[in-house]
Amino acid sequence: MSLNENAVRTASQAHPRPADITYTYGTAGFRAESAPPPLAQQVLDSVMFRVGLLAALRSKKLGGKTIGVMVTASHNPEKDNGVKLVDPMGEMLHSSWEAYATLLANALSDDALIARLKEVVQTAEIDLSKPAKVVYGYDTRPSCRTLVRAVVDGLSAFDVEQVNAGLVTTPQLHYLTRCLNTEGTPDAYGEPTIEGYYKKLANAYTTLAKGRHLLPALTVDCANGVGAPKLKEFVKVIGQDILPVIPVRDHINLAGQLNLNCGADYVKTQQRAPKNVDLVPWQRYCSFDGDADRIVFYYADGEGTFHLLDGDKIAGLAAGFIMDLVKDAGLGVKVGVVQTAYANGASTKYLTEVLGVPVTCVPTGVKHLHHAAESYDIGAYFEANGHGTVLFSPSTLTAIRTHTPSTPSQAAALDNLRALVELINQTVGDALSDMLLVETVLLHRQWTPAQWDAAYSDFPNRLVKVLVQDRHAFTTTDAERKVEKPEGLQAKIDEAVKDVVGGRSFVRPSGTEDCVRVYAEAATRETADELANKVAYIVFDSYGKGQRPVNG
Ligand code: G16
Repeated sequence: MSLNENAVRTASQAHPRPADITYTYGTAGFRAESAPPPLAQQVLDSVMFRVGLLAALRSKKLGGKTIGVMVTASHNPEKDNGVKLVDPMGEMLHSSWEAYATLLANALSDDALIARLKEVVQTAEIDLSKPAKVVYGYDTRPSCRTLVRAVVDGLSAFDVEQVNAGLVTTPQLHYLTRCLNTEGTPDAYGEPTIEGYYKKLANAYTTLAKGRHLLPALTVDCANGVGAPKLKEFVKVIGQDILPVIPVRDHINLAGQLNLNCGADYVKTQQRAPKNVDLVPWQRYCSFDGDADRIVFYYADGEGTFHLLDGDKIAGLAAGFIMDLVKDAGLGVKVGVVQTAYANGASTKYLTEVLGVPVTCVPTGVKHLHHAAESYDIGAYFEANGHGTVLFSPSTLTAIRTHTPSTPSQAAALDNLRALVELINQTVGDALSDMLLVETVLLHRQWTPAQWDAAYSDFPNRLVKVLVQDRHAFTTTDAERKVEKPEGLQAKIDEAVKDVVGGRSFVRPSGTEDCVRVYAEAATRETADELANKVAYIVFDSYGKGQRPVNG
């Protein structure tokens, strides 16, 4: 069967590609650079259409397995948007196909698009006679409606069976993709509906919470995004008596509010509470990001000082709890943790020296972390920004399922472990599921956020964005801890770091925003800030664009 050129060409004419943009499939798919809403749509319209085409091809390549498409720009400002593809088990698109995505997105004319489609079909050895199925969803961004139509046009050009998941969180879309592909098999992941997702999580959490003293209500900053309605739907299913939460920043219909002065990215990078959320000392707070795939927790102490419990802290909490459960259940499986260069040095020290777990460091991006976590019996991966989950290997799952406990306490631990497997969204980081994971541990330990925080103290750190002329001119090595290009830059960073006590700094290009990120940590707040600013100026003065920032 050959390509239906007419169908593709006709559909493509409705989604012309702007001539002056080069697209790259980055950390989390395609994301539009900041632009006002109509422009953001024009920038992404052709990309969306072509992602629809590629999703069809990916599904055909995999013999008709369901592929996921999520329209979101997650933590980015509301005026941005983006799209990413999800592979059948709910994991990110296989990296070997990212080049095809970029190839199609950058075809300048309809003729070039046809030629590149043929090239992909040939190179990837795709049998076009195979069926194709795609599930797609989107977040609350105003530009989604139009952009989703472009995706659908791409799918329709290939006669794909389409499942419209509607307004969903990113992790819900990942969940649905896996469920659709495993339904009716021994690996069935769950009911392929959002109600099925809620029921799965609610049943697991109810089991884990049974007999435990309720903690005070948790305040949840929903980043004015899709997490707001989804959290409320979930609470209706599980019941406020089991999960007492107070949603705030839940205005999805107020223009311009998404991720604005709130949400996980704001809280993590600013190291402060969402604007106008007054922290009651010692109470628990958490923030989702715009598509609810990240979460960070925080609290204020008696003096009103803000304390962040980020992805590193969640990794330590989860790993410690799971290790205890595994031991109590009498299972001989090993836990490992995966981090990125952003992980606070104190967290790595805690994990390796106090918990005694092996730690792997990989480049930023879920695909790298997820892959590395798969090599452990139980692999917890968390980016410091709050994106992460826990993976259980197939043999570990079998052991958990079939192990016969020899004492009542082993049986209790095993029941909890089985519920935990159901609670954790193993397809991708999931703010709702991770929130329940943290709440479970705190319930079981009967810990306040301060007791959780007491495990270790973060080294003071600072993250700075630098606008540069061309972020693609920056390449890194050693899991992004060293800059390779531009040449000579690393030597300057080394020079800046060398006399700073406990100093560490690195520079890497963002894969989701048009900037370079600078991270620095040091023994004191002052020296960490100074180091971050110094390195930011080193980058800006040679490669920056626009006005020189006042403080880095
Ligand atoms: C995405 C990725 C994360 C990554 C973040 C920032 O998050 O899923 O793995 O840490 O972007 O990436 P970068 O520093 O390359 O811009 P999200 O929540 O925006 O999807």
